Amino acid sequence: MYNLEEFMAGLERRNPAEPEFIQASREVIESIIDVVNDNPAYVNAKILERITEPDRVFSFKVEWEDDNGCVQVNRGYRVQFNNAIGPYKGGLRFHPSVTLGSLKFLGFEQTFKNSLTSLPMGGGKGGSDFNPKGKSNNEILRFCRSFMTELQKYIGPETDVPAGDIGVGAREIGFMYGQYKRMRVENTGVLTGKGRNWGGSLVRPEATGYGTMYFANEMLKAHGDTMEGKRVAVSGFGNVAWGAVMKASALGAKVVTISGPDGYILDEEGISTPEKWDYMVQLRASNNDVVQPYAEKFKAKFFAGKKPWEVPVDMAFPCAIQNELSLEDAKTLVKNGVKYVVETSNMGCKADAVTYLLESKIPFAPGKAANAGGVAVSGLEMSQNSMKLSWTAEEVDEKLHAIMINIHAACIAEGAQGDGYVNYVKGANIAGFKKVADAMLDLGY
Ligand code: 2IT
Repeated sequence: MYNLEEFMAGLERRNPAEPEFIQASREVIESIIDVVNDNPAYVNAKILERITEPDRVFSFKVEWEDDNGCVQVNRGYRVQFNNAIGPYKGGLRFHPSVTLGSLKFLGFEQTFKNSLTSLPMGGGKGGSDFNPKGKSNNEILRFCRSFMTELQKYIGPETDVPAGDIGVGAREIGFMYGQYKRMRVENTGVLTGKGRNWGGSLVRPEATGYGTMYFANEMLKAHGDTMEGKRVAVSGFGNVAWGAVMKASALGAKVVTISGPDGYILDEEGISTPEKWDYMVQLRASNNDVVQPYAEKFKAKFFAGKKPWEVPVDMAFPCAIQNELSLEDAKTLVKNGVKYVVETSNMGCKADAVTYLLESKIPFAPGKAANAGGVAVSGLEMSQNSMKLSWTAEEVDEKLHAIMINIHAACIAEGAQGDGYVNYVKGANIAGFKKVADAMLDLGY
């Protein structure tokens, strides 16, 4: 039998100075510990020790030359967390906050998320502390080439299939895929999020944001509610926020905020026109990491150095980065009448914020369920690559929609409480865990 605090103390001892990995692990283990203790096969197989230990971790040096001819050095990583149900699968993040601990948290989360998609994908994550902000196109190219020169040793279409994440979009995937092909002389879909003309899937760029809104729509339906007329706060202004804003508008909601490291935009007219959506893409492509210019262009308000959670809304969607929503933010949202919080970034809410939302009985979706649409369409990209064909946008979108409906149903099945409240955190963690754990038992050790 496992004791939560004893197990967590051991995990912290084995993984010192990795607070995000410990935070993500505690959230999952708290949810599943009763399920594990009720099943002697899990306990006897030491399932908690095994599921919290990555299969392997690669750390490597990335040397590249900047535009001044100076040599720069960054650190690259790939964490192959768990391949019980399929090849390692998960994004690459280029961001100065990247550490081994943050990638372990992301790889751990990815394992359960990928399990929820119902597609055969294991969990992995990688990236670098390289900061793309302010870098020229040629600097990005040289960095990506150098990064892939090392990474290609560890990946393959049947072993480990990386994709994008923060700081890695179609341009970076292109540069890395180009280098992979140069070195390996293969046309395999070893990365997903590829461009349309060279093996990518339609709807992959939009998939994370669309999927989140499909999930949110199911949440609302389950509560006898609809998206129509809902006032929505979104944070971030990257690929995920962009897809979320577009689909929220299509479903009849009004998104009034986006944000960047410089502050947030409040657009009372709604971020609801193709011109505004295209401008988000332009802002991102500028590599300056600021949203302020949106306010000038569309006569919206800009609040420097602040987060959008102070704006009264019906629904909040953190879409930027981990731990972007604090306990204080959660209290402000609840005080201002928020009805639903849908985590769209991975672990976007701090642990005490999640606890507060659950105790306040606010329907709260964790990222590993709500944002699984991105990796789900990556899985569909792998299927299309294997079959050497490509599906229409309608076909992909229909499959994505069905997957998100399924994930929502799994959360209800495992997370519905006696009082009618749905604990989506518990639901997602139990449903994601069972499939991976059962596969691990089937496969032996
Ligand atoms: O966090 C995520 O799910 C991703 N960055 C997408 C991973 C993928 O393999 O598409």
